[in-house]
Amino acid sequence: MNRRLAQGFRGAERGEPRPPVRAVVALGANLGDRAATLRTAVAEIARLPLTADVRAADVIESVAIKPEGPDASAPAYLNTVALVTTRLAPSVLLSYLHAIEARHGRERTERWGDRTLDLDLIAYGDARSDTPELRLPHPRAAERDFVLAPWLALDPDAELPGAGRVDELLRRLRSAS
Ligand code: PH2
Ligand code: MG
Ligand code: MG
Repeated sequence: MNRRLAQGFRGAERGEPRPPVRAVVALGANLGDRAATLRTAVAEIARLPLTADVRAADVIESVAIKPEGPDASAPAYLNTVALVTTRLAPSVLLSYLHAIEARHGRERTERWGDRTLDLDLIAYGDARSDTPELRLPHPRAAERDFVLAPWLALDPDAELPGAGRVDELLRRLRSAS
């Protein structure tokens, strides 16, 4: 764990309240009733303890990205992004997100396989983490139009820690494709 994240945990270990932090959660679904699942998942995120001000972008549809590249023969995704303000530690927030995925029947079989619900923690303030359980910011966020576009719609001044402004990242991504 890096120093900043370790500092974040120290207060929590002493039982002190953590300061509120802005976190970014990406949501995706390409199986089942995708829109209903994303709607319910946003509502479940809004009900998490120590979490407030949850705002989700309009849902967009995107071609499934597989390890080999875009796959138009796979079921298409609906994606969105939610901004939250939370006092949960990042590892605790992630555990709650995994529990919501599990409630929606998420199965983990193949890498980037079709799924009823995927919840990814994209950023947690400007925290950096590189453990197998938690990588912050999300290592592929800057390459994902379906993450950057809804995030930018919610926050025109959004920045991906260590990578720069989201509007600029999206512009570069689109001009490269
Ligand atoms: N998530 C993946 C893999 N591929 N493709 C789209 N369009 N949207 C996603 O959310 C997505 C994906 C792994 O989590
Ligand atoms: Mg994902
Ligand atoms: Mg995931």
